[in-house]
Amino acid sequence: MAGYNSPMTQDHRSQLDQLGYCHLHGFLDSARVRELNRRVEELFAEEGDGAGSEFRQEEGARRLANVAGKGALFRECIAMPEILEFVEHVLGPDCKLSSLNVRSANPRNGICQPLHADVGAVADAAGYWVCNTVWMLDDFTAENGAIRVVPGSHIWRKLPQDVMLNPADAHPEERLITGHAGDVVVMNAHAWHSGTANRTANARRAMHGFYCRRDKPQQQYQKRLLRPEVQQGLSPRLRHLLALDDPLNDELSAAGSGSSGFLK
Ligand SMILES: O=C(O)CCC(=O)C(=O)O
Repeated sequence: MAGYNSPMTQDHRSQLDQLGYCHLHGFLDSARVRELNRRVEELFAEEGDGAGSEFRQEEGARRLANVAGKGALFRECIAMPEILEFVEHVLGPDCKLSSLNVRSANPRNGICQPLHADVGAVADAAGYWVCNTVWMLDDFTAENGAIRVVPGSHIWRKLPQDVMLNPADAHPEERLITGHAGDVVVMNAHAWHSGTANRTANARRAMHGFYCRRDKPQQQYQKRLLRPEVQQGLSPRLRHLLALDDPLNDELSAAGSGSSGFLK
């Protein structure tokens, strides 16, 4: 399904290590992007005002939560070996899906998210424990709410609110990541980042495949969210990635899931 055959290179590794992110251009072909967007819009229409409420709703954006339970085409993305290789570079081999969401920045929303690390995570003694993959479902431009990132901030072991008066302000070192529908940005999610304001007349959609180390709670407890009939049909590989047969995850996520880096 991917129009992407390049393995991870030394350049990719250096970008992830030093900048905290790495941009994979043309990862999905346009047919697959169209298919994902068709299903995404179907879900927004079906879920209406409740869309995203299994996790959090956000002013100025439409969100879908738990999309791992809402279509095989979404699950295929999170289990792609070409993606997992990058994620494992950040987290090591013992990782799992933390959540799979869609975010669509509303036309002319006038809202720049505050800089944040996902789930407010700071690297611990064992190293990095969160990694996000941002799948562009529309082009990301300087006008439509592209993601900004502060390169190298994953290394600082601090959160934006520890040093900035207002994390919604511009940071002197931030960079805007623009790109095309079908690109994927793999991000060490300790790196400070946020969606910016959409100043155009169209929505800007992205899917977020968010992973964490296996000794941490999932952001969304997959075993609780995925319907039994979906769980029953999953391959052993997906069951492992979603931590469906993992007593440690049950212990961690039953009580500890639900964190966001900034959404109340
Ligand atoms: O603009 C995006 O899709 C990324 C937004 C983001 O960082 C978040 O919702 O946590």
